[in-house]
Amino acid sequence: ISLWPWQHSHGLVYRTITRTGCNLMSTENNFDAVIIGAGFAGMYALHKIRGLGFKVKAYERASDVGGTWFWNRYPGARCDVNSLEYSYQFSDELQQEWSWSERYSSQPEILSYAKHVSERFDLRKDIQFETKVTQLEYDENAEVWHGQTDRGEEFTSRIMIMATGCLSKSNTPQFEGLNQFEGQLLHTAQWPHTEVDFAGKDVGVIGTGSSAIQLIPIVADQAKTLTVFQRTANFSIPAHNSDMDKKHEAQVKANYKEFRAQNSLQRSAIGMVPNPVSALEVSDEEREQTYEERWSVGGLPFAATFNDLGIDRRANSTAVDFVHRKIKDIVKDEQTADTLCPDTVLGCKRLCVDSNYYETFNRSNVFLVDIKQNPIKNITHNGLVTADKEFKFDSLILATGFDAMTGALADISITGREKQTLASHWSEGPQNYLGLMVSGFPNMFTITGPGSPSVLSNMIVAIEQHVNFITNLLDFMKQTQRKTVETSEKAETEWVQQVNAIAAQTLYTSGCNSWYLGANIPGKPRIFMPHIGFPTYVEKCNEVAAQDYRGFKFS
Ligand code: FAD
Ligand code: N01
Repeated sequence: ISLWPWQHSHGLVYRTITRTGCNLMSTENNFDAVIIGAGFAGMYALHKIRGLGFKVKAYERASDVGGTWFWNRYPGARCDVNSLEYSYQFSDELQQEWSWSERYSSQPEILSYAKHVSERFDLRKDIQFETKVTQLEYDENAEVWHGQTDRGEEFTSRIMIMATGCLSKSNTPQFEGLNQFEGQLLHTAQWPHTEVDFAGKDVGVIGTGSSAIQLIPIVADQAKTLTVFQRTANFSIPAHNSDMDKKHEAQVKANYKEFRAQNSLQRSAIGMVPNPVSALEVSDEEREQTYEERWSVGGLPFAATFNDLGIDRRANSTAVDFVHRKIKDIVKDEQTADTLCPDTVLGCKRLCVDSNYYETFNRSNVFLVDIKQNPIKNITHNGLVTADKEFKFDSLILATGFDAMTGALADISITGREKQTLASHWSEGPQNYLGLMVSGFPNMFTITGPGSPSVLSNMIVAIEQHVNFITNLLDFMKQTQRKTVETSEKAETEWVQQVNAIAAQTLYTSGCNSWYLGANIPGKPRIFMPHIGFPTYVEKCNEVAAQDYRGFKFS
């Protein structure tokens, strides 16, 4: 028996009786660390944890790596963070050798990058694909987690790393009659791996979030007709996507470290230049010109045109007016343009970034239906019925988003200390410390969990920061011979209060119903989930680590 509980006596075969008492399990399925998910979070966690000399394995329900980019294969799927930023920075060789072909990379290119990373760092040999982890239970005596998969396998692990993704549990609304639809039913987040041919077809799309906004112009180009069912109009800024500027790429690559460091100092860890000026302190002409400049650059930096758009309704309404005018300039039919103009605060839902979204509504084969006015009553065998009309479709696309941030975790039956389930602990919303640990669930870490900057930042940057924090903490435990780590209810309560107090100062909580608040899922507790501000969050994590991991308890 080794003193250090995570050291394996290699060559010594011992067998343990599992929790159920009936299956004998060889050491093969006993791990120091198990990772759930093989998206960018799970892949990097696997690479780093291996580096600690741990016996580690990842389980992934998909048949390959990539996570988001494995599942979301709908036409037009691409990132809205510049490609040179939406990539790993942990290996300089990797970031130097990889070249992106466009300013905003497409899903196939991001997926090939993920595959390249898995090959370069030989990750696949420790990933079991097509396996969903269904259950986790903490054994307080043995201080290990017992896991079960949908293949009937069992495993134990001291450490659990939940790399299950913030946007990985798709949302299929319970429309009456949905299972009676006899045409082609598609969900953007579960898109087929073979090409979908819309030529000559009547197609319906439900939803007008980021996924729909990327997909609509492309499907409109192929289909006979496309009918878009919009519940809430969204703000979308043109991407102005282009081929990669090779000169710019070379400049960035020559100073990649500084470039990354500079971007990490921005609120969203994205290299957008904030304008330190209030929208209300400039003349009408200057304001208009500044918005025009940002619109012509395109993308997410539009949200940072002035420094008070996220906190002051009056300032925000100047941006709303500007975008409304743009929509009305672009869309020729007055009523369609009006319906496309959002009546919410700009930026309280994630800003969409598009290529020809509004322009698409000028096509004669594209129709917009306002389902706030005329809600969908039910789906039929060949279409759907709204309050005032019946529609017939060959294909129906659900672009209805995700049970975000908590959905994938809630999908696993997780039981911690004293038989407490994660579902009951989170019945009023996710409670945790730093978005990393939940009290009563020892040695279980969430990567980009609720309460961390996650979806309000460049997520690959947020993922690397979390994985680095967790692996440093595990190394600290190894060096100091600690067996378990967990957080306290006090630390957790204080953290959630702090996250909410920051959000309450912004328009995120009062400006609209967003998935950040859980408002898109009926019955989900309404609480603002992400932490606003990447640099302040990192500062807090560094401070906690420097104080021997304040807020964490070790045994
Ligand atoms: P994921 O990529 O979601 O991976 C989680 C993995 O866990 C999945 O493969 C899933 O199958 C697996 N899993 C979950 N539960 C289980 C289980 N019980 N058992 C086994 N496996 C399980 N972010 C940005 O910063 N910039 C962008 O431009 C951007 N664009 C996006 C575009 C789209 C269409 C979407 C949907 C999201 C986008 N995001 C973007 C967010 C994106 O999710 C993150 O950037 C990042 O890819 C998340 O990586 P991850 O590994 O944390 O999670
Ligand atoms: O999902 P969404 P998404 N009846 O939740 C509608 C990232 N992402 O997949 O707004 C009728 O935004 C819903 O209506 P409403 C990004 O973080 C990034 O598009 O709830 N309609 C909404 O219109 C993004 O924010 C990119 O009223 C229903 C739509 O479906 C996140 O993923 C691309 C409904 C869902 O929009 C999610 O985006 C794609 C119902 N019952 C995704 N239920 C990039 O560009 C839902 N809707 C980088």
